[in-house]
Amino acid sequence: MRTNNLTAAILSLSISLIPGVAFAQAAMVNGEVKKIDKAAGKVTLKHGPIKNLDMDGMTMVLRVKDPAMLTKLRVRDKVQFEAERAPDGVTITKMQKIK
Ligand SMILES: [Cu+2]
Repeated sequence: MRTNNLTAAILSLSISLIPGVAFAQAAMVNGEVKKIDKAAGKVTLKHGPIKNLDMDGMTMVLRVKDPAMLTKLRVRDKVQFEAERAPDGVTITKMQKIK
């Protein structure tokens, strides 16, 4: 509980320092699904640079905020997503398929 409140406070603080529209545009990242682990709530993505995390393109395992995000996902799907650093690893907060 305490950790959640602290995380929320830090999150709202950091978001308030960045203009909303520019942040949303910068945060969308292209990726390709390589592996899906529904039980663990994780997905392996080959992703482009994630500017808000200072991360170059690579293939890595990411957590999803909500396991329901994985239900319609298939290996080789192309996606766009937003991710943020969480205490238990980089977490996808939003994800959508692209054609
Ligand atoms: Cu990465």
